[in-house]
Amino acid sequence: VTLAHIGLGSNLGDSRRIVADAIDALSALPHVRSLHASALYETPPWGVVDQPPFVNAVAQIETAATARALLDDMLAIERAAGRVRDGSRWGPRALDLDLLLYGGAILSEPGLDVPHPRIAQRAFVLLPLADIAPDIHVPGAGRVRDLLARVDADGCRRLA
Ligand code: PH2
Ligand code: MG
Ligand code: MG
Repeated sequence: VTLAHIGLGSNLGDSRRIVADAIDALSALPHVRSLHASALYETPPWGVVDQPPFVNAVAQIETAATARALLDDMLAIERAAGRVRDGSRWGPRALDLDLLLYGGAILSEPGLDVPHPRIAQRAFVLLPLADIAPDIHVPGAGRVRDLLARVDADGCRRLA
């Protein structure tokens, strides 16, 4: 069993509902033994700034699946939420699930870069990740709470 962390994001449609439903869908996967979810956050768009704010969260799971099998299930959950892959990087999306961490593994395969290469720059990942795993070590980057202290989390708002 492996402890894995998944980032969730949405800025199209009923984003709070979509993210909450995706957390439920993750917990219902047959290989997922337990799930802890962060709070939901509203966050300013990063990368392409001319788009609506996002709702972001992070789920921590214990899974019996390989990273590749987990990723395939994540892509299926994205599709079920109406995600259309139009090729636009960082543009608006109904649901984005990113495999942030898969145990202490470092993977570099087609479609599967773990740890997620931009964790250390992203308050919208580090803030929810620090809710559930502040002391976890991101291979090659450092401890989550230390990384969070170095990013600008202005404009990120915890949702009730
Ligand atoms: N996802 C992106 C690009 N920019 N900005 C925020 N705030 N939250 C996201 O989830 C996000 C983003 C591409 O996946
Ligand atoms: Mg993403
Ligand atoms: Mg993605």
